Amino acid sequence: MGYNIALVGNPNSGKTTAFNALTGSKAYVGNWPGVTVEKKEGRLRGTKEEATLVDLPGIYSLSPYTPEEVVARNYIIKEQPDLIINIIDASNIERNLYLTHQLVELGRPTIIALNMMDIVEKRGEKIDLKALEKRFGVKVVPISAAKNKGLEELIKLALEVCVAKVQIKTEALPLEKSVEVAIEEVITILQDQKIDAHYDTRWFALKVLEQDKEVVAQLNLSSADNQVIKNCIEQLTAEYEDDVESIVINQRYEYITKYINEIVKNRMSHKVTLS
Ligand code: GDP
Ligand code: K
Ligand code: MG
Repeated sequence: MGYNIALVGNPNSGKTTAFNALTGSKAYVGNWPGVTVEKKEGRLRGTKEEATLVDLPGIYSLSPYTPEEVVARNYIIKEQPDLIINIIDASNIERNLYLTHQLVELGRPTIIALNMMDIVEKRGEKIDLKALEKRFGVKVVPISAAKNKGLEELIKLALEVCVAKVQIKTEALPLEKSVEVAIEEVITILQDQKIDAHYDTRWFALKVLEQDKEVVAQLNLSSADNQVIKNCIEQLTAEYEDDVESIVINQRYEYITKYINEIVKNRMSHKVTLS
């Protein structure tokens, strides 16, 4: 019996560098079924337990708009890895946390590997790891994958979590009251639906409100229930004068903006690099 660990993060966050450092050179490279997105798997090095590391494609979001997003999202939801390691580029932490905000919503065991800490240190920035852990509800290990730093600690925590998996399910971060109320209403409706048990109910309900095509296609609603959902969506749309997906995107960014100065001290906010 072995464990499955998935590396998830933005493009250029250092996933492949971390993957190579965590597995050594031996990796199996193929394609994800049906898409030309590279799939890379390797064995976590230096461990007695069999732990397989999967390098998921780099993504900015868990919306199903690109093949990479679909692959990453389906892998996390359907394959249910024992652990998600969210690789964050600490030198671009504000932008990277947008994906983290979505990942914790899936209710899966997740930890953060805060990569590129060498750059953060060179800049004279300071990241409050405890604050980051508190605001996102996940454990954080600082690393510099390219400098081979922090990897032993990361492997140690990863294996600890794999063994005690149930204890570290993540939780969705709060959205504004009206959105939460709508989510609750949809959850009530979903109780009568035969939904794949792999889905987190709150996540599924939010995706119904966003009219996510993959999720909506799985529903078989009475016209009354359909009407309730339609009303929820219309109320939110009217209140915020925006579509639900955009409302949620904005609230994710607002959450990050609210706490970023607590998490990063001496932040060089002008140094945003676009890749
Ligand atoms: P991926 O797209 O997430 O797979 O990212 P890569 O592993 O390809 O890394 C993107 C770039 O960041 C490469 O040039 C790496 O050498 C560099 N990189 C990765 N980790 C670190 C790190 O810890 N510190 C620094 N300074 N650079 C890093
Ligand atoms: K790259
Ligand atoms: Mg890569």
